[in-house]
This record gives sequence, C-alpha cells and structure tokens, in this order.
Amino acid sequence: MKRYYFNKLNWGLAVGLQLIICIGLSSSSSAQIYTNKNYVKINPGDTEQDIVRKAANVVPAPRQLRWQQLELTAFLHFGVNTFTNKEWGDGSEDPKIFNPKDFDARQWVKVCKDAGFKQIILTAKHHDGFCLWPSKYTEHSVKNSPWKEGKGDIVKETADACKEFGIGFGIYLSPWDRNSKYFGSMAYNDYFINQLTELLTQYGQVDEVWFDGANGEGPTGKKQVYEYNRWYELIRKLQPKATIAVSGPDVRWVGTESGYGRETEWSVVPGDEAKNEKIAENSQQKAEFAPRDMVANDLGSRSKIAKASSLVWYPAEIDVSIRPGWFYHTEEDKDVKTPEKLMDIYYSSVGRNGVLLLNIPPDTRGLISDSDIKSLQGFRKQLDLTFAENLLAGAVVKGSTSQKTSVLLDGKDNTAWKTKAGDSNLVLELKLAKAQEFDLLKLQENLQVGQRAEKFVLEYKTGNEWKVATEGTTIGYKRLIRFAPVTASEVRLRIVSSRLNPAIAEIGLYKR
Ligand code: FUL
Repeated sequence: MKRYYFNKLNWGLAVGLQLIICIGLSSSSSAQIYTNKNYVKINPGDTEQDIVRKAANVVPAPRQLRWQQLELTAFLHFGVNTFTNKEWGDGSEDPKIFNPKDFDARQWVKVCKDAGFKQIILTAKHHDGFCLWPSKYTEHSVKNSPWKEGKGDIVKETADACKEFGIGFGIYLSPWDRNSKYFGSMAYNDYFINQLTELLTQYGQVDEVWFDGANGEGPTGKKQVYEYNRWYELIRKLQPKATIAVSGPDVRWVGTESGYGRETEWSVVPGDEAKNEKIAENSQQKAEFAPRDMVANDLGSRSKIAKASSLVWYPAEIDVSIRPGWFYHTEEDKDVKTPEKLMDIYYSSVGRNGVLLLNIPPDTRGLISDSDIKSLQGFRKQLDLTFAENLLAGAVVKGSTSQKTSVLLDGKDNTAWKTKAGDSNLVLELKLAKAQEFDLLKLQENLQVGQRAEKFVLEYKTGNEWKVATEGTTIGYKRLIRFAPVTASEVRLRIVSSRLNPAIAEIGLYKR
C-alpha cells in the first residue's frame, strides 16, 4: 500500500511532466494547459539564486486561486456500491439495484453548505462504470434502474441544487471502468471522451473535474492506455474555469487519504520528478480501504527545486472520508468522525496550505444520514466559535499606523504587508490594546505575489524577554498552528527565511 501511494504521487507528477513537454512542443496549441505565470522553465545555466527567484514568482492560475480560496469542498460517493454495500463494484451489477427512493440533492447540498463547504464533487461514474446520468454510450446507468422509472438524472439534480444554493459543482469520472467492453482498447478513449463531453456540456458550469489514479483491468482482462492530453484539452475548451484534479495539471493529490497534509507544504513543486511509464505501473490493485501513510514529506524545498528542470504551481488537495469507507455502509454509522476529529483534520489540511475534500457519502435512501449531519453541525459550530474573534483586532505594528496595519487584519487575502524587495527578514512587532490569552496562530500569504515564506517564529513578550510561542516553516494560502496557551500584550512575527520578500496577507491570534 505504502509503495502504491508513493507511486501514485509520482504518477501525478508524471502527468505534470507530460503536460510540460506538451507545451514545450506546441505552445501554439489551442488549449493552454498552463499559463505563463504558473509554470516556469529552469535553464541549464540558472544559478541557485535564479531558481529561488523563479520559484518565488510562480503564481496560481485564476482557476487555481479560486479553488484554493474554497478551503472546504465535499466529495459525494454514491452509486451501485451504495446498494451492494461494497467499496469497489466489478461492473457486473444489475442496474435495477439502484433505487434511492427518497433521493434529494437539495438535502445533500444544504447539509454541505450549512457545514461550511463551498463546492461538491459527485462520483458521476466510479470504477464499476455505472453512470449516475443517462449516458447515451452505455446501458450501465440510471436509465435502466427503477429509480424514477429510468427517467432520472442524479448528476442534473445535483448540479441544479448546487446552482440554487450558490456553491461550486464538480464531477468525479473514473477513467478505470470495469464494465465497459471497450476498456483496454483504443475505442475506450473515444468512449471516455464521449462521456466526458456529456458531463461537460449538459449540466451548466463545472468547477472541478477529478480523475482518479486507479487503473486496473477491464472485463477483457486488459488495462487501458489513457489519452490524458485529449481529456485536458476538452476540459479547457468546454469548461475553462474548471480545475483538473489529481490525475491532472491543476490540483495535486497530497499523498495520503488520512486528512493530514504536510507541515511543510509547497504549492510550487518541480514538474519533472517522474516519468510517464510509471502511469501504467502505479495503478491501484486492491479494493481495500485503509488509512494511508504519508509519502515524501518534502516536495518543494530549495534542495528539491535546485534539481528541477521546470517549476509548476501544483497545490495540494487533501481527500478523506467522514467514515472509514468512501461509500455508505450502515455498519459504519457508529464510526463517523467526531466534530473534534474533523477540527483536527481542518487544522492539518486547510491549516497546512491545502484544500480539504471531505467525503460525505449518501445512504440507500439517497440522503446524507443523521449521524453524518450531527457531526458536521458540531464541526461547523466549533469552527465558528474558534474563529469568532481575532484577538489582534485593533493591534498596531510597531513603527506603523493602525491604518497601515489594517491590511493584516482586513480579512482579505489579496492585500498584504509589503516589505522592501530583497528584505526576507521581516519582523512585525504588534502591540495589543490589552493582554490576551491565545493558543492558535493564523497566517496567510498573498498568493498573487507567490508562496515565499520558508521559516517563521511567533514570539511574545514577558517582562523584557521575548519567548517563542510557536514556529513553523511554510505558510502559503493559510497556516494554522495550535500551541500551549500564552498571555501577552506584545507579540512579534519574524520571518526568518524566505524566497525574496514575503507578502503577508493576514495574521490572527485566537483562543480555542
Ligand atoms: C481511490 C478509489 O479507488 C476509491 O474508491 C475512492 O474513490 C478514492 C477517492 O480514490 O483511488
């Protein structure tokens, strides 16, 4: 398992490499996979300093920035497995088993939105090949199920509900299809493109397309050689605002399904760490679900980028299920993650420069179950309570004015405390109106300038002495660190190391 996940990560980077080469060869291609800001080539003569400067200036494409700002996104695994009580179907299911009698997409979306989630990704087709929409290209779909007498469309109702409630809508389309007779042949590539086209043209705006890395054998015993570039070009053409995730160029799988990201999480990583051949080799082989181990804990440090031949903005998405499995199983109702566990996951995903993709699988009724709702409500309550009051509100940076200081406290991620070019040794000394007790630090960088901070320390003054409250490495979009409670009226943030001068967008201190 460990080996697989390491490989899955390399595989994601391999896809990146393939794309980079693709742009290199045909920069005039109609579909732009990268912009000239989220990708940079490293030249053979570049010095270490040149590389660091280049890394500091790689910034997200607008679609990547929007995605990062969502912070919380929800995964909905739903399909024939919900009814067979399995994690992976083999494609031989009778479509008649699919009958969610109380299905209500509005309930799904409302529950997610109330819990703070800003986007939903629905498993339109999982590895079993069963389509939640009436695809023209297969009989293995809702059109042959008793649900709504074969006239229903789960994808449509979900997309419509997302639009109604004003949250983003994304699709998961499994490349691996254990039902299609075409799988393993060239014809499958057209089949896949046809299905993707249906999903990208029939349901309004699609905000994220999620391609799973699993690739096993189809009904003929053969594996498929995928045509990734065709998928990406189609998406860029039909849904240019959509991010392409995991097996795609915009969003990187973090390398674990535990909900915990890396403490040092760089969104700028080398695009050249792996080779295309690994794609076939790295497919998932077993249907078992188990918590995964973290893989390589450093992807973008100076020593990593020094060896790169290109750099890309490739931020981490952290997927985890609220239950042990990805699909709903009644026997797991008792194992739903508690609000406390979800908070811990929040700090370790959103709080580590990632986007959380939390799976909340609907049950056989076609509804999110009460146990999950209860836990999500508790999570939202804790989130609101914790971040209700920034204890630095009204504080002033020493030697500055409250007007100038306010950029750090205005809740905007696109305004920042500016330092002089080359000044990577930023010190912000803040005086609070009165002594406060705090145990949680929030920092944000303005990503439109770039991800730059490499090491920081938060200190507080006691008597005439500065003591360390906490410290960390990367910040990125958001960094949250919990520490033992401290009471003070003077604090200082020191950016000890940075790639060029950092742009600090926000700082906050809270009491949990
Ligand atoms: C994995 C799949 O095999 C699981 O079933 C699930 O969909 C997860 C999100 O990705 O690769």
